[in-house]
Amino acid sequence: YQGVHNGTGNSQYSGKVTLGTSGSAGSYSMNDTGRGGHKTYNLNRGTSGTGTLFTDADDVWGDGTATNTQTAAVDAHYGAAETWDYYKNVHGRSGIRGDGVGAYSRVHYSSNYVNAFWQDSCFCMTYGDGSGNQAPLTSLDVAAHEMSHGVTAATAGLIYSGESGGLNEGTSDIFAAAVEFYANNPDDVGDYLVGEKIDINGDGTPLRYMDKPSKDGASKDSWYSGIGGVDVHYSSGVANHFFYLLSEGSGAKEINGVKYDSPTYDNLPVTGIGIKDAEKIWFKALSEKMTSNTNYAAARTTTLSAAADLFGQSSAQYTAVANAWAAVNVGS
Ligand code: ASN
Ligand code: ZN
Repeated sequence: YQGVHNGTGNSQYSGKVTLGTSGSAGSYSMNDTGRGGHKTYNLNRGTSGTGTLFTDADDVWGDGTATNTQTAAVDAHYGAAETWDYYKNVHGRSGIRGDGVGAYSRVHYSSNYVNAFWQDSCFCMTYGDGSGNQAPLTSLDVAAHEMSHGVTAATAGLIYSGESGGLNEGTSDIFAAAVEFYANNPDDVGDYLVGEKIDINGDGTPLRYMDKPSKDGASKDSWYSGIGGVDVHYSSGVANHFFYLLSEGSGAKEINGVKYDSPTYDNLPVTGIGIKDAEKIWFKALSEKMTSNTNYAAARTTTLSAAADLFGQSSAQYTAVANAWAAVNVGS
């Protein structure tokens, strides 16, 4: 009998977590049958195939450090579970494709590999162990970012170049933030930063900032003609900035101990509507209205349409969507 068990994980980035596992006393495995059978595999520094499924005798996994081989798997398995629960409980979507089927994760990819990636071809995600194999790219926001690439591919199908590519990347950052707030983990509180736990820059700074994307030195705060020629991880700044403004509004604000200060292109203030309404609007636009070629102008019209469907055209939410797009120089 392969039942659902609640294992205990000692993660590197999210403290002590509960893991969905299978098996029985003496032989448990990282197979989350309660979430579509999502499995987590050990590539053991290989770069192909699935390696070996993580197994454990007592259902207590990892020790919170990268020297323990199970620790990266704990973070990856936990991130997949929170992302599953987020899409199911917030958006009524059962799994990445909406068909109830789990994906799988692979950790310990290659050596000194400082990236993580989603692939539609295997319906799987893969994590490197980071520089010196000490900082695996397995934080909750990275997991949610990567799995959300799968959601985008299964819905709007935003092409990964030009403005649609920026919207594709932005969508992954938006849902990375949304999953973090949803998980409400005291050891990994919600924020509008991306990759703040994995120290990818080596100086403690996050990979991206949604309140003012240009703080990373490369991302764009606002739309301009020619932004379609920018790397999608930087043209995404316009979407990230829009989403921050829509959720939290412009100006200075502190949330869960993190200070933000979000500027506006038009120098007009934006009043936020909260992330719970903002994420509903983005998901409805992504899953029902955007297409593979959607650009920033069309992201504006589709999110306005989603806001009208959800809240009405005379709602505060609809007005905030219009104002937040104007604040990133996407106008009518
Ligand atoms: N980690 C990167 C991302 O998800 C991998 C890539 O460039 N596609 O954006
Ligand atoms: Zn991405």
